Amino acid sequence: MGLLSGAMAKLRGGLTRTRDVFVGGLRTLLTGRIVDETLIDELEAKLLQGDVGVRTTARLVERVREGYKAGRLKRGEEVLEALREELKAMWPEADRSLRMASTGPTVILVTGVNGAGKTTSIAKLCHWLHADGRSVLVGACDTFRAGAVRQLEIWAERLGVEIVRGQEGGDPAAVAFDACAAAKARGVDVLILDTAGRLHTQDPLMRQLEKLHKVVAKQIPGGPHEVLLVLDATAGQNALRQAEEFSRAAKVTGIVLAKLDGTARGGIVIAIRESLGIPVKFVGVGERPEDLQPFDPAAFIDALFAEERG
Ligand SMILES: Nc1nc2c(ncn2[C@@H]2O[C@H](COP(=O)(O)OP(=O)(O)O)[C@@H](O)[C@H]2O)c(=O)[nH]1
Ligand SMILES: [Mg+2]
Repeated sequence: MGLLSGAMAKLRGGLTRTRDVFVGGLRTLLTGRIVDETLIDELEAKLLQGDVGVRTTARLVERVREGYKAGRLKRGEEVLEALREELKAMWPEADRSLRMASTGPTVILVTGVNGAGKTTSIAKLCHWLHADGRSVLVGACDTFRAGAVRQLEIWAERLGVEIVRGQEGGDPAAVAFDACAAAKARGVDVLILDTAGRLHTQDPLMRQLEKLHKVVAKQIPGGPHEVLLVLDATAGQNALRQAEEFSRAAKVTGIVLAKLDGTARGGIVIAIRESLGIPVKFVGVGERPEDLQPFDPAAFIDALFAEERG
């Protein structure tokens, strides 16, 4: 692994596809070229293909054009470096850590469409919180799908985490209620609630979320402390639309971007920054419990622009 830390190597590995397609495409376009208006137009087209979003593309192109006119950017390689710095500057210093309760259990409500990666991300969060010395309880509020409760149960067993579950097909709010009571009684540090993710266009799901929110707030003051929306990075622009829908119904406080390893659409992180006021708090780069990382924008951009293969 050389000089790279394990986390950085894993991030680079996870971003291989995005790096090859997105930054690889930019590098191929820019390397060895002298900057002129034609090249800037070609750059614009490439950026638009890369999922970074229309506004970010416009801004990046504007900056490059300014640099070109001022005589600062002459070679394609200089443009690539300028893009990297410009992208890094999109994220101001910010606290992206999980908001924890000052006393009593911290409650994290996890939401997102079916298949986004909620349950797997919860397993990863359990692992991450354990490593941080915190005790965790999970509540299986995804009672609608056959097997969903069982899936969480299997993870809980593997990770040595306690679980509160209800009947399959039962009322998710009742499970949330029981889980909050258990979290308080057992004095756990963090309670994570898994929820159902039927299509976001279905109104009842959004009402269900509001209900869960209310039950938690009543049981545990200040809760839920985080409402994490899990998005599937492979869904590209669809993931953005889901985020808009969910944030309208629930007070989403952070995003977990899952499956960054399975996609060439990592540019979506930039589009999320551009179009939503919601911070990405974690990224998922694989299916194992240890494949979750706190999102670090500078490291993310560096991993994207890294020249060696991950
Ligand atoms: N490669 C990869 N697969 C993931 C990741 N997160 C979840 N998955 C897979 O995506 C599928 C759906 O995940 P699941 O947690 O069941 O989604 P849920 O329906 O939202 O709870 C499963 O096969 C997971 O193993 C990730 O970060 N990387
Ligand atoms: Mg699930």
